[in-house]
Amino acid sequence: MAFDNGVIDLRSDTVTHPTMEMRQAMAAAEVGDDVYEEDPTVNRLEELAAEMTGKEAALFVASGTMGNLIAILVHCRRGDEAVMGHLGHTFLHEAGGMSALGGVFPHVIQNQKDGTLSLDDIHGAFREEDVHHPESRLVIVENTQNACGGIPLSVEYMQGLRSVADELGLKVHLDGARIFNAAAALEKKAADLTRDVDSVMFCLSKGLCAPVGSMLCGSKDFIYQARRARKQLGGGMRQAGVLAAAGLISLEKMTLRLNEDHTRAADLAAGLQGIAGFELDKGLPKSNMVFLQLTQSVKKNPSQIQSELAKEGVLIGQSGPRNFRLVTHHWINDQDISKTIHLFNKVMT
Ligand code: TLP
Repeated sequence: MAFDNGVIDLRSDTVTHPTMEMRQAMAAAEVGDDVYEEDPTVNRLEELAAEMTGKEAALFVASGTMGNLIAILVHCRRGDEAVMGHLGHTFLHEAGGMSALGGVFPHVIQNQKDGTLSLDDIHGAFREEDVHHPESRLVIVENTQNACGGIPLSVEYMQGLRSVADELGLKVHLDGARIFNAAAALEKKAADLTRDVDSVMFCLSKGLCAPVGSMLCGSKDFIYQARRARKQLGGGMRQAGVLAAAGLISLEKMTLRLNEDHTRAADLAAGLQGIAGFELDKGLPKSNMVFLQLTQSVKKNPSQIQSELAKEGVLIGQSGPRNFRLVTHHWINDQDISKTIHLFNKVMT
């Protein structure tokens, strides 16, 4: 079930279109002015998001990037330091928003191969009280960890992280853009993975298929301040119920089907692994992402491979000089997986 134009788009799960059911719910959505907190559909979505993450309250925001930024702005003051991974989305792909808009100083430590930040490294990054030091305020982790391979971080890891954060007096923010993928992969509830954090952002507009939007969840006080920060950033939306209606379907229905995407990622990886010239450099997929590296023996360059596949109707992402990322989602079915493997074979021979 590629898109209507026949294209098999594996570049990301951000490319997902809303389903027909979502489009109908959007057209019929009850709306109000959400800046007055009077949009009943947004209010329902925020209540459900809070419930599913086990937090007191939630806020609908325009994007994952905005949700992470707002969390950092609420937790930190100007000049404070936030500890994060060198492969974290907040460090790599959010345009330095925390520094540009919040004056927050990123303290970058290495992500481990399993996507975690080592608890010892977090200890090591913490700055003792001293006028020469920025104040360490926050640690940010990502689940699933995208650039490490779409790896889910375990409940036990999150518990360990909480203990270290408490010992050091740090807040914990979770970039849970794909927290429901992590939950599905680990056979846990999302709330099990968010229990030990002060705030969590997750996206409706990735594997959950909504056209727009992410949720930021935390305590009532945190969300009150987040609402102010969202307004400062110009993110106060009015009749946003038309968007929230799709988000409700994301949470009620789309969260239940993510294992299908994980199975297809495994099938895709198994098929591609058999083709000479590719290595699964991040190992077998742990959720909905397949990472491939071209071996040195391959003469074709990566952009040539990408464009030859594109001509055949398969889009893939480049994630490094000789690396590709392929992401499965609702709009990719078993036939699309077989066709992709077939076309990779064709392009490589
Ligand atoms: N990730 C996108 C790209 O920006 C890389 C993708 O295709 O994977 N946190 C994580 C872990 C993400 O993967 C993303 C998007 C975001 C935050 C930002 O979400 P948006 O795009 O809604 O701002």
